[in-house]
Amino acid sequence: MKTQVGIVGAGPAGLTLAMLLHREGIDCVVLEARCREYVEKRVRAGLLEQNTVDLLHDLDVAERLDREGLEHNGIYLRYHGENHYVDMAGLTGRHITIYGQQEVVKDVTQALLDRGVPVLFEVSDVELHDIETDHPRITYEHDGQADELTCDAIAGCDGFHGVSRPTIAEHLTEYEYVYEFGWLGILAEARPATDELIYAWHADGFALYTMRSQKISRLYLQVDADDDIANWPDDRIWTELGTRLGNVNEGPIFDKGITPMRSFVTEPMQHGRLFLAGDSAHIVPPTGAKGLNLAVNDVRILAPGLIELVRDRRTDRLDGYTAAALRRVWRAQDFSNYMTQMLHDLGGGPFQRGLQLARLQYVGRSEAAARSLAENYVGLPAEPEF
Ligand code: FAS
Ligand code: PHB
Repeated sequence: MKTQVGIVGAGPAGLTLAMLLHREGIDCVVLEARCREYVEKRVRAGLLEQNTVDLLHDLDVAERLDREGLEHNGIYLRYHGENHYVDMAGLTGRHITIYGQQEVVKDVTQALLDRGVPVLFEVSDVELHDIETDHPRITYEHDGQADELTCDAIAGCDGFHGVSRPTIAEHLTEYEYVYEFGWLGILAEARPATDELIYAWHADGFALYTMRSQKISRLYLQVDADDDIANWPDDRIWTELGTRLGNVNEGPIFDKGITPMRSFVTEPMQHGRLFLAGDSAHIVPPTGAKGLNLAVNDVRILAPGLIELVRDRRTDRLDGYTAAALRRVWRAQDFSNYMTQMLHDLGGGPFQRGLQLARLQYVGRSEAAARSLAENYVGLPAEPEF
């Protein structure tokens, strides 16, 4: 097969990129390792920045998001048993929307298929070739057939464990910071006991009260990085959540798991005609709710460059892709690290806890401090196309 842009991975990055390219008449093919059902059921992010919501509207795939998404104007920071509200909308004029990543994936996948864009699921043995030439190739297996896709460019949107980044590993510098704790996350059939998100700082460790709807609660607990979910029967989870968050509404837990926490950046995010976007290039701890939103921001920047390459055979924009994308990546890394360091038990004893409390109280008493947190959390305005 031949196409203009080959996209590896049907997560938020790959799917949104395909929509951006298709809208401009650029041919693309999306190759996804897992089956559609698995990808659309995979529980991950839940919070969309204003920029992401605006882009989904711009792509005309926000009809269900408008109907089912929960628009929030702020968050609570909880310490010493009290919730302290940070009025994000009042401070920035922007808000966030609670809408599960898997819902975004469902909406955009369907929109692509409705528009006749090839999204191939259950693709295996993906390998990238000739990326230093003008016609890079992707070889793979699909439906029991070996196949090959010749492209003008390849977008590596295949996540942290994909094949794209390793393909150019020798040309990359990697920055990594691994936290000594992880998040135990649950989904429960329980009406959230809070109207907006609660980030709790507690002697026992961090906890987060979030949600997917008025009937589905999403909650997280800080646990040791090497803890095992088998150590956490439901009653222990609820007891610990109640200790750290105060009032929680319990209900049947239908999904639970432990996610490790790391910060990771690879530079550059491109080599030859291969361009990395999303988790294939960077990972942030989920404390700042940036992972999904960074993936979308990458492709917002990458798409115009790929369009210019295909239409005008020029690479001016693509030559600037890494620098433009990494400005927001490092800003998100810093904010996610700030939120993580402020709210988690870092094992640093009373002095560290004193610093953390001082930071939390500073946000509570200084509009400047609160606005700094708020503008990072809702997402700084998207930079004009460079
Ligand atoms: P994704 O990983 O979503 O998508 C990559 C796709 O490529 C996958 O569908 C994968 O199957 C496919 N793929 C991989 N290898 C392939 C190959 N060789 N060939 C073809 N396809 C291949 N972010 C938040 O903001 N908030 C959160 O609460 C949050 N929670 C998370 C919980 C977990 C367990 C994980 C793993 C991540 C979480 N994240 C969270 C981050 C997450 O949302 C990512 O930032 C987001 O999925 C990034 O999207 P993509 O870059 O598209 O990568
Ligand atoms: C979620 O709803 O899954 C969520 C929200 C905010 C975060 C992390 C996860 O910081």
